[in-house]
Amino acid sequence: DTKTVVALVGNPNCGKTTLFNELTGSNYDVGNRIGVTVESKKGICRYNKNMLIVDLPGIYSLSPNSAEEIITHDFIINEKPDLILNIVDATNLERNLYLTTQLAETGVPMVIALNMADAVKKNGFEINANMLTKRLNIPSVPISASKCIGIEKLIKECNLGGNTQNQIKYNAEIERAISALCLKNKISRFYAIQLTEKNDTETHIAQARYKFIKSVAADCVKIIGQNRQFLLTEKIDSIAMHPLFAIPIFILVMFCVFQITFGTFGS
Ligand code: GDP
Ligand code: MG
Ligand code: K
Repeated sequence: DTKTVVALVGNPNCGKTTLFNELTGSNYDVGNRIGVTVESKKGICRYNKNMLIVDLPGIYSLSPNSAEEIITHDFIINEKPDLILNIVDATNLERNLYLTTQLAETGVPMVIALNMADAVKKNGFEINANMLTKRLNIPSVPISASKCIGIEKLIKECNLGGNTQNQIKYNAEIERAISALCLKNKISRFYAIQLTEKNDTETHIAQARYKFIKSVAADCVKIIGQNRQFLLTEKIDSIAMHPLFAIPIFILVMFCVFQITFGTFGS
């Protein structure tokens, strides 16, 4: 078969199944948090019949530890899809980009679907997808899988084949360890990083990833309104501090103190 295999990869609840249904015209249950999806679903893309879409179990990390991680990791590494369509919950950008940095190191071409674009605006944020594309060197398309927004542009980017590059330059010590492992064991940079992640420098690698992600997010995320949560706490604060609210409370408290002290009330 000469079909282009596109693997849907992302965190749990980022909208993989919703997008899979939209792309393939299927009708699988979405938002099912109970029980784990450890099987992968396959379907022909209705926008490009030459494209086979594979919905893989949701994962936070590519290290093969849990059942979901093993299935998704093995599919990417052993079956080598033609493209990883990395679905990112844009309302939770930083957490989702952790997996993105790991996926980018596999060497498989990638396209990012910045999903939940509709919810991002409601939360008072804006994400500059062009800047994200530039910073990661991976085409990023804002979409809403549930509202069918941005799907055409996403397919267009997938048809172009995606792009990938090792994104993170680790510190000199880690880079030396990675290079040494590559040479000694004749393995790829991806495997060398995985081996390095397994031993005591794991936290250094995780830290480097988070540092990189923070700088990317700082460049791409803009607050347009006020975050709803922020707005709520601010409202509570302003009500409590408002003179129209504070003055009657003050008078009431003083009245009670007066009554307790002199006990004139009712006598
Ligand atoms: P999966 O775990 O990655 O397969 O995620 P699902 O497809 O099951 O979706 C998780 C939840 O997110 C469901 O309640 C979906 O309806 C919702 N969802 C998916 N895509 C979008 C979107 O673009 N916008 C919004 N607001 N919700 C979405
Ligand atoms: Mg799912
Ligand atoms: K789900």
